[in-house]
Amino acid sequence: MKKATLITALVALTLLPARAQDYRLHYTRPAQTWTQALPVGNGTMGAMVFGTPAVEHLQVNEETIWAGQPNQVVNPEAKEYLPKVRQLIFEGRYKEAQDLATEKLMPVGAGKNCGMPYQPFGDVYVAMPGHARYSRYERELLLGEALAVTRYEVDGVEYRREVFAPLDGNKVVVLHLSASRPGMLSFTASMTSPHENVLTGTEAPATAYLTGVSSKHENLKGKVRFMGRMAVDAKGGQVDGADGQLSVKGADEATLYLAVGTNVVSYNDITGDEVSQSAQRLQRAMQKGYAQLRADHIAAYRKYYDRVSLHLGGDRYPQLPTSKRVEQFASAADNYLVATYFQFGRYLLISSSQPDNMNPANLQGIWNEKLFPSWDSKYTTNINLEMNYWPSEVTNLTELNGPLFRLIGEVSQTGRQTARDMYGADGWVLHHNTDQWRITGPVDRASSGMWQTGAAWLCRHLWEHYLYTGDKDFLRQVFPTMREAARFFEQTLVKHPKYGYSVVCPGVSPENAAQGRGACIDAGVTMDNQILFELFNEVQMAAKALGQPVDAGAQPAASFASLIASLPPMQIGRWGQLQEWLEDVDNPKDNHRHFSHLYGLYPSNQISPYRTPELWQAARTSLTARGDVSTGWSMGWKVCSWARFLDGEHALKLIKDQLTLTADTFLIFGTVKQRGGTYPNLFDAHPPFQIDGNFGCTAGIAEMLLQSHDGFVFLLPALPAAWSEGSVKGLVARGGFEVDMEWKGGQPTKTVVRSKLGGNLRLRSYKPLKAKGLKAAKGVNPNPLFQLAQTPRPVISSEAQVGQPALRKTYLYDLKTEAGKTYVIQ
Ligand code: FUC
Repeated sequence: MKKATLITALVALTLLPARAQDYRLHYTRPAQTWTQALPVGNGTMGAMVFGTPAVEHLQVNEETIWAGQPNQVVNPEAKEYLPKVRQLIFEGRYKEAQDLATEKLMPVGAGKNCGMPYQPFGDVYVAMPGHARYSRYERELLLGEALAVTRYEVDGVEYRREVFAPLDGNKVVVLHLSASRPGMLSFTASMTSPHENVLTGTEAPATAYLTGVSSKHENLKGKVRFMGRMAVDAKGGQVDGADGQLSVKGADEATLYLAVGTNVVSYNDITGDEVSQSAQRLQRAMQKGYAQLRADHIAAYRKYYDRVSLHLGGDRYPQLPTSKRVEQFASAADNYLVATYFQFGRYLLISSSQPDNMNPANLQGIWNEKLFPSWDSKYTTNINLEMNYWPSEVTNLTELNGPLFRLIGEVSQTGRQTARDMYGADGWVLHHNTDQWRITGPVDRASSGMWQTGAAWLCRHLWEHYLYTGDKDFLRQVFPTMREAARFFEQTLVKHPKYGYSVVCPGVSPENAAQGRGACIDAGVTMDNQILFELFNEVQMAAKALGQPVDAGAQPAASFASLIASLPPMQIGRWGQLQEWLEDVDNPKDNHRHFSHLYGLYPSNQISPYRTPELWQAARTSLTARGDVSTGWSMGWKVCSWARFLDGEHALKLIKDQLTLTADTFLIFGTVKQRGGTYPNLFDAHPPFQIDGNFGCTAGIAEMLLQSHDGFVFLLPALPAAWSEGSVKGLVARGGFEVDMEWKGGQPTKTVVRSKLGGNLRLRSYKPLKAKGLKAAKGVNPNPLFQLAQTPRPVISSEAQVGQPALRKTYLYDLKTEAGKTYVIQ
């Protein structure tokens, strides 16, 4: 072998991922835009890495920097005007009702408090004189190790940078720089921030700092104080600091540490000390040092990441930059990119939602460069926040629900006041938005904000956690939260004068208007009915699981059951569609991004091909009419939904729509348009960037491979022909079953199930299965973690033609399992 070829081969070898499942994102040019930069994070700190040789740029976030200050806002007139709004709705005067609600039920005042934006900390710049001329450039995000690596050569010297946000409990960002020849590393590092009135400086020993305060927004003064501290540990050479700049001259290698502290202690306490917190965070990380931090980081990361592996075939385009792969995805068979995207979704959740974080992953995870980002980058609870956590259980990341459960606990406190002040009711309520301050009142205009079922939807995450883990202590702890969310509706549901059902009023089917109404506001919309059906049933099932009455006091559980019976059933309308509203007014041409009435299909399990075939067929008719291409999150949800329709081909079609390259700026990509899809760094595009689509699609891919919501564990329920061969390890089914599968020709060849909790494992498959002790299934699944609420029979329009779905033949088995044992199924 010639020397040059040998070097190329060696370089290629070192560039190759270390392990088979080490998927990576990689690029041959530095990032020119934010959505080309690569994200690292540990839920507290987040950074976007640009990898520019001459000036490295890290755009940095800290999870508690939000505009404003602790607050709650409810319009004091709301309670008085509620009956009038209800009356107008029941009289069919929707537009008037909506206008009145916007005026009297929504926030008041000039600034209108509609929630506070999540804000950036600032930017770190590392300038390297002479590095504007470079060759052999590559940057990558190693998904197996959670490292962002940049490599290039200047004058025969190879430079390497590595960025990570340690997952070992150290709340910092680390940038390690090295060169292939000793003494060749020289740079200056500084910090800036887009905030007003920041102060930068330096203190001994060579530590640069930047302090500032979050923004005023909607008349609420910004009171989050923050302080960033940055220091360098260098091997060889000289480190100096002055005037907010750190300089390193002639070092062999160097590690730059950045810590940010704030005064936020919790959603209602900002008495913390950013000065000491930033100092402590910095000191603690530096004491551990780069090598140990890196090793502990990777170990902590792999504890989560390695639980699941996915193979859908070899890499056919190993040299192609990730953005190019996305660009050609629709026309090139690139299953490897699907697996990469799936693992990237898990990477994002690990990096933005650690168990001890204060805040769950927000609309952009933890990554946001703007002072006033779209939708404030806060929490929208009529789909977006929940979608962020769709992959958590099924992709084996259950602990990462931690900050979501914390938020639910906190809004269940702040929401009590809103329930009382606005509705005169007990229990708690959350409308369609919340933020770091855990606001729970309605915000924005009534057309989107007058939606009452945010708390109820969030409660399903608590119940689902129990179904996956069987953790009764957890269930006991969260039961009051679920019970009180239900209590609010027990007291506020109203009897519909025309239909006699108990309905939520006012409500909206998120953010859609029925044909010809000119207004979204309504009563008894399908999504609300489904969410409440679910909540009431879950409260009953939870009480049963805990061996206690629904209420500790005298209230008999029977009244609860009759409340469930008084909710509107689902309805099939005149064109065979699942009705979105009580009235049969769905427009078959409606392609709205929300399709909230399919909540019952996914994430819920009220619509099933086996138990409710007519509703399943009707839901399919509705989603077909809605079309495919839409905003990012809408497409992610559609992947999940088509998986529930057992249609792998259509689900894959949606993955293709979602993995369509979208432009981050009009200047660079002449031919690429801005649309819902995927940015060069694999971030989901609403547009703009919203992380929910990443998580929705990740959950959808899992849902194509394994389902467990319908009383059984379904192996490979929605596999497209293009994925006919593959394997997956470590997906989780309800009941605490961890499942590995290998398949060929679209059929499972070997399945290994680890039963964590024991109990009956009911399996469904398109192919006959064999295993010791496997028997044909009989009766209702006796495993309590697979119990189902019985969906009421739908009301069907006399004009509707509803056929029976054509379902593939399946085989259904029972296998008795013991906790801690592994079962092999051929
Ligand atoms: C909901 C959606 C929008 C957007 C916003 C954050 O209001 O309707 O499309 O995703 O949340």
